[in-house]
Amino acid sequence: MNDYFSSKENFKRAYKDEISHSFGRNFEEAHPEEKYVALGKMITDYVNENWRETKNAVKEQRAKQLYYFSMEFLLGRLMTNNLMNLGVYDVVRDGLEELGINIHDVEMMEQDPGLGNGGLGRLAACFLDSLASLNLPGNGNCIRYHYGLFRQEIVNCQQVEKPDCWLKLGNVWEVWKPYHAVRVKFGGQLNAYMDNNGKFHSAHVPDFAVKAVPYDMPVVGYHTTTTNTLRLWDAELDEESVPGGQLTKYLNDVSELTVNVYPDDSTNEGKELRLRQQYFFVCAGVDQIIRTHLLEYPTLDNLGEKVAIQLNDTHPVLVIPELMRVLMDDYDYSWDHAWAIVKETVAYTNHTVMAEAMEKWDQKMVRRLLPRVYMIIEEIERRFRYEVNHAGRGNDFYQMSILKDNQVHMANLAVVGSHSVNGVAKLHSQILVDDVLSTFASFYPEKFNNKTNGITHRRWLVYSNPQLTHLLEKTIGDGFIKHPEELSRLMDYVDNPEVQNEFMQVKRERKEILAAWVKENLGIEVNVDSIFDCQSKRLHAYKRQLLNIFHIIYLYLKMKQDPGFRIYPRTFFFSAKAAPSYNLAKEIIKLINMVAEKVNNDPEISQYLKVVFIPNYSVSIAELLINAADVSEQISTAGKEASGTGNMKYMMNGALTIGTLDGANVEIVEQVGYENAKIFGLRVEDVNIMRRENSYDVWSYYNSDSRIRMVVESLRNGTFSSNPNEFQLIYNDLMLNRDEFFVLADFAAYCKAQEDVQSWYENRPAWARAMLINIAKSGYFSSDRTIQEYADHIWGLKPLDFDSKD
Ligand code: DL6
Repeated sequence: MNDYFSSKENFKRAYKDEISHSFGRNFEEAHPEEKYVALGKMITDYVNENWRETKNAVKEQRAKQLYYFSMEFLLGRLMTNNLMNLGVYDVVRDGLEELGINIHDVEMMEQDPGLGNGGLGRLAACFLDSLASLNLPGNGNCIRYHYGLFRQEIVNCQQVEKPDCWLKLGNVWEVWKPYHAVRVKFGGQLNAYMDNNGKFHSAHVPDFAVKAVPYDMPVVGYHTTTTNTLRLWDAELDEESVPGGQLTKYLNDVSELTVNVYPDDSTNEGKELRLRQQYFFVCAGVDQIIRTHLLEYPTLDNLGEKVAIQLNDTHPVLVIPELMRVLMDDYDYSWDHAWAIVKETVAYTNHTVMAEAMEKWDQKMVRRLLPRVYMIIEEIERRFRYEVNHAGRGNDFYQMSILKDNQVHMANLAVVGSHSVNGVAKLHSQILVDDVLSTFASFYPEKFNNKTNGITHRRWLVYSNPQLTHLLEKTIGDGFIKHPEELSRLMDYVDNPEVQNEFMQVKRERKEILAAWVKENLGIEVNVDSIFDCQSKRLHAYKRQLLNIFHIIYLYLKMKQDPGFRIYPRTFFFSAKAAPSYNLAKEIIKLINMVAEKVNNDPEISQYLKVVFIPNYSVSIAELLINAADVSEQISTAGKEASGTGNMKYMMNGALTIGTLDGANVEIVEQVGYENAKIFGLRVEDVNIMRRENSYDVWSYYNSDSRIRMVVESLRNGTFSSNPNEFQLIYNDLMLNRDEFFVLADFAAYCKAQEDVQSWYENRPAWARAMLINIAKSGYFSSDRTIQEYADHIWGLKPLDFDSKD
């Protein structure tokens, strides 16, 4: 390993050399961007040796490897993470300081990689960190999107989508591998024929083909040799496939494949582009797996023994027919043999119960775009029908079928073609079994299991909250960094007034850091002695940011009406992006911002109540916000949030959860006890009964609760906008479309829970104790635990052995 980071002096010398070699400048003349890039290059050089060693170890130990196929990897900035995981952060920080550079300024140069959207992508990133940190050989497979989802600005209280040019300084961590390119074919003709031995052959003559070119990023484990690979596929033109006279169209078609994640799918063109993207990274990823495998083994018979493929939701489900295609068409496997290999290799994770997110593709579109893959899906369906009929379950076939209503049902294909189907929290997995996939669960009970999500405690505690980490190290030692379950040692100190005080001091420091950022970036003054109450996640009706803002409106109006009613000062933080075509969600963002404007500028009220909407929610914003929170809002309609992972990040930093019994909240309460969280509202059973019996009547809530009336009417009576139609979508959604997510039904219980939270907060020792208990019990939610469960129960993955070096 080179000695760049072996001492401060070596680092300074090597750093100056790097700048001079890379940019032909003296250190003193280099631009800040060049200083950032030079440091990134040094780190990648440094990890190269471990990267090589990992690849060798996989070969020599004939180790099984995981390939995690995901449309998203929401990595967050990597500079700090990599330096800390490598254990060289202090040397670099001190060396830079002597060169007159604040490491923080260099860290801030990095753009968050625009490779995702929300929880599903962040989970994938946490998994990569844990895999490498547990010495498990696991690779990510995704697309190299040129732009992120979008950069959110708030203009006139509304979300405005601006381009997220995350690659503007390039990506220092990636290595371009043009010689590993794969040709991906779309559309055209399938010329099928039987040979003299009755064997079926097909030749696909596409009408569009591109080169998928990999860019590899190293994934550095925490103090381990293991350095895994995140492979991002970019699209490049395939010279041989450019149709005569259509160069411009061809180039457009190539570049739109990687333009950004989740292109708008409100049009047929948008839908088709999503499908193209999915096949693009699936086809390239499968090709790589096969080629890599055949370099080490003479056969694909043992693919399932040496490779595990995890499908992160339905986006990569085409892996199933694609792997069948390759095994049969390129390597002469029979159907039955290929099918056995595919099922042994592939496993599927479901991340949602929302019907609209369970992907379905128009059959004609799939047939036209992927003729051979479609043919294989038809055959999977035909054989599956036979299997179901043969088992005497013919009446259940329709429910489970893959091809129906002129659509290809990707979740059904995923279940049929894999050996494991898991949900992401106990409750969610149960709902899959009892409801969403119940017919499948009774047909294939052995496939269904739960893997409760987790988060990497390194990024979400150790690196983003050094103040708390320091206190923990001082109190319980630093063993929890390697073994997060050791956080439970803090239980011995939860009643210790000194530790309680020190913790509250840490919390205050984090609140000051957030407050300073808010002042500098948003111009809003917040009171660090107020309760910091935070809800940060994608904006979706089921997550019920609306319930939160309704409660705020109620507090505001009540304080205006009644000078005797004053609350303990509270600052409500929101951060959330709405999908660009999701109008209701965008209107909720507008409401939050209009309420914020009104409340924050009301001199009578703003000393008690502030509302802050932090634009452009991202990993970096989350790192600033979450550790400053006192209260964590996890208030989705019961049964709708598959797991949530923000709830775990908040808990790990001490925030107390106010939440419904939904997703992983249920397991948080199991860990900390009902007395250390604030649970309220309808349960899944209640919601199910109300739905089944059609007994929910919003108007009865409206008529019987004057608080609800007052809040709902404020949407139309000029309180927040002179335009009475400003919040028409929200009003209609609740009052005319019957409030699908039970906002009004849970309102009273939520207000009561919030009152309880306030009284609790006012009892500082009790509050501090509960916060410490939350931290102590959060070790269970480390993604190290989750990954170990996947490795043991689904993948059969063993750690690499580096001669006890790690
Ligand atoms: O499993 C990760 C994450 C869960 O924590 C969230 O509860 C869930 O909403 C999210 N699911 C998705 C799926 N969306 N689609 N498609 O993002 O997964």
